[in-house]
Amino acid sequence: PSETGRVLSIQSHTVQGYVGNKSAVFPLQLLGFDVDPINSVQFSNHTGKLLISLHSNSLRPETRWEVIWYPTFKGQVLNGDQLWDLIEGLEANNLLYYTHLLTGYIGSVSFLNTVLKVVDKLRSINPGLTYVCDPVLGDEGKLYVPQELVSVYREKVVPVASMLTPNQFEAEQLTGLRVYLVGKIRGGLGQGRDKVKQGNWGCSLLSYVCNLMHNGTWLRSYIWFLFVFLSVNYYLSYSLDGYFVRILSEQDGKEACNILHAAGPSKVVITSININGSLLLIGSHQKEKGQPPVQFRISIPKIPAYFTGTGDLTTALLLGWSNKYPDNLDKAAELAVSSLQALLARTIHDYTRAGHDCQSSSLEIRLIQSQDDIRNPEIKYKAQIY
Ligand code: ATP
Ligand code: PLP
Ligand code: PXL
Repeated sequence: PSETGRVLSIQSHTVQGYVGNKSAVFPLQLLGFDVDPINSVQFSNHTGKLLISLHSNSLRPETRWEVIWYPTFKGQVLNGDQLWDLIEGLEANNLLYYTHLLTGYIGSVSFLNTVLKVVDKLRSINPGLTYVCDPVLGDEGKLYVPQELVSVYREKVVPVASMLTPNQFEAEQLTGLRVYLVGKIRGGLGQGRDKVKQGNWGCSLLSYVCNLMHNGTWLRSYIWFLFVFLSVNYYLSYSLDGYFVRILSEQDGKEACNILHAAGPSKVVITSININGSLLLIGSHQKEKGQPPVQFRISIPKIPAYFTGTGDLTTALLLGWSNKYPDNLDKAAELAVSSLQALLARTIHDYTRAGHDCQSSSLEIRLIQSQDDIRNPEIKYKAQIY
């Protein structure tokens, strides 16, 4: 193995543009890693948002942005068996020694289950393997993966991850106590179950009813409770968006990290929490199982724009820097955020200059142009330890 590490990165490939592996492989190579990409899909382009700036004029001097999408995409999706094929090929040649596994957006349960098999296989060869998982589920209250993936992440993936990098919505999905219309209650993860926010009387009521339903034997009370249960359930799943635990404050963010630690990963970074229109990154490192974690925040001014591929880049940078500073997740996060913000500033600068002229200027993040900021970031964003 090389000095820094050898990363197996299972993510999307886009011919044009920077998401998934296209957004993660180059920066990791710049940081000195050997990176072996497996492309979970190969698409012509990504399916996320693009921004164009509308030329400002003397009447409207401020830059205005329009959000657009590529009109279409074409390409292929790798399935779980095809992923396993590649792993078998590597194994047959004794090429399965990795220090890190990195995964991002995964579109199906069967593929995710195969990724779990890959984790086991890699750990059988290197028990010290670090699995860095970006549990991509969605953003801003919306899932962009099938609902069934959420429980696989909660129950099987989170427990085997070493570092987890959810966004605010994903952290809610992974720690929240949710109620489904079908009438099933799912608790939080592991010990997290009893750490669910207090004051959720709805949760306790439903759990109580649920327990009665399981213990009671009379058909009549069963039907009665079923009726009450379904009505309450119906009401709550609509009025509360289907889940109880929302991350609305820094304190909630830290608690979500605690719940996730209890379920598995020793490093958790909630990459962005939106509080009153500004962004907060919350990091948490539990150096020993059962001990309180070291927690910190980095405050990031929100640029009024959407970017695609930045989540993938963030996770790659966190992997890279936290390998260099294994006991200082706060320092690793400062470096990652500082690189990323320099890249976003460059991206915005170029978009603004390009105006309408999309032919001569790609509407993608300026990854290649920011290589110096990736190799040697100037720390402009400091972590505050709680
Ligand atoms: P994923 O969905 O892949 O888990 P994510 O939703 O957290 O990740 P982003 O929302 O792209 O991914 O955010 C990742 C990082 O990118 C943030 O920590 C922040 O540093 C930066 N970032 C993204 N958008 C902005 C913005 N509008 N202004 C400032 N920083 C941003
Ligand atoms: N749209 C789709 C379909 C996605 O899969 C993703 C991310 O995984 C995004 C948008 C947003 O990407 P990011 O959060 O990395 O900017
Ligand atoms: O950034 C995540 C991502 C991954 N893979 C594909 C995507 C995106 C975001 O748009 O389109 C194919």
